[in-house]
Amino acid sequence: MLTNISNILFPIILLWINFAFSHKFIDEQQQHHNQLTNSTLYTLCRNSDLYELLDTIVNYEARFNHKFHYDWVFLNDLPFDEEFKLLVSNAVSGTAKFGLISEEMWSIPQTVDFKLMHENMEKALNDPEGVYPYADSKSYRNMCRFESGFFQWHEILLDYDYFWRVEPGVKLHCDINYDIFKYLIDNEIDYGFTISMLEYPKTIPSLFQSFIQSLDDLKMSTLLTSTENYSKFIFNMDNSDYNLCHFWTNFEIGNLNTFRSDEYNLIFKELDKYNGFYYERWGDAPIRTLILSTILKYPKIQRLKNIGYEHAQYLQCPLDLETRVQNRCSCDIDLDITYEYVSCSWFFDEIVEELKQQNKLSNLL
Ligand SMILES: Nc1nc2c(ncn2[C@@H]2O[C@H](COP(=O)(O)OP(=O)(O)O)[C@@H](O)[C@H]2O)c(=O)[nH]1
Ligand SMILES: [Mg+2]
Repeated sequence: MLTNISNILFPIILLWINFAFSHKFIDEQQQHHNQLTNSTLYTLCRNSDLYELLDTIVNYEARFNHKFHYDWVFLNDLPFDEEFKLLVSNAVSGTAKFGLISEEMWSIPQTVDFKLMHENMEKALNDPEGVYPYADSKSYRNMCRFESGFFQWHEILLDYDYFWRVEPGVKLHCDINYDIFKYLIDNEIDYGFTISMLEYPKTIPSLFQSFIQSLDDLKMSTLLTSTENYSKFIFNMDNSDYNLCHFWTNFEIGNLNTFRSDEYNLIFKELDKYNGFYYERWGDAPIRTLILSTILKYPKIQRLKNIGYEHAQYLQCPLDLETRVQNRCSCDIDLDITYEYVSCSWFFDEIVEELKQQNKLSNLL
């Protein structure tokens, strides 16, 4: 009799265990999925960047994404080839998406005077004081303009709220054990960077005047002297000029809706009318820095000090030993750029400290 009952009960118990665990598994998967923010890693690149890119993907997956499986969007001005897509999709633990950039977003505007552009390129190439990088590259200029004002409108990126820009060849030197996108959202941060430095002045001789004029034309000039935003990070009040500080945009993580905001786009479009991307060689880094530092209020921009990050020739390495131990950092603090001459990171920290004190004071009043 007992054996009969156990013969009946045993399969039922097995079935129940199976059912309970499969539900638990589905629940966990569901939970994991629900907890993911609406974010993606994002890389602009060419087919020829494949092998540097694969190294970077393997590194970002090992240091961060293998825990979260975020999507990764790849954009190109030419179609990606099949081998590129196969190798890259296989290396990404989330979904890899490949997009083509339209000619409208990646071409020299018709308002550009080609003769003047070429003359200026010639001058830059023959500068006795030295040639700046990409002095005569049209594709680099298209790239800078695209990253300054168009990437956020690409149809694939329109589906996301947050992005993390990654370039082929860059490297994370420490584990990121937490969901960095969630960190941004929980702390209401709209823009995070690691390295900040001085721009080559010869690439942007008229940028700041154009920026001031654009703000003026848009009736937004008060932003430049506001004490609530990060304008002190870029604006040298002593000589009313740009101090050349910019966030190095090969690492940036942020809120796409900030880049899609009216304020951002009004200023970008106004600046774009000067065609300085082509007559000079305005980089996307100073453009983004000028706009974000004036439209974002403290504490919406953050320097991510605990991230070990390298893009040739510069490195940010967390100075704090405990952080390096906890996150298995592989970088040498002697090579850290924070307090080097070309760096603006220390200056950003100073401005943030001022803003913090000011905020405390105004909260007391
Ligand atoms: N699709 C495409 N991507 C480009 C082109 N030029 C640069 N990029 C990408 O734009 C980013 C910046 O270019 P990079 O050469 O690294 O510039 P640098 O870091 O300023 O020296 C990288 O992600 C490149 O892969 C181009 O002509 N086409
Ligand atoms: Mg680069």
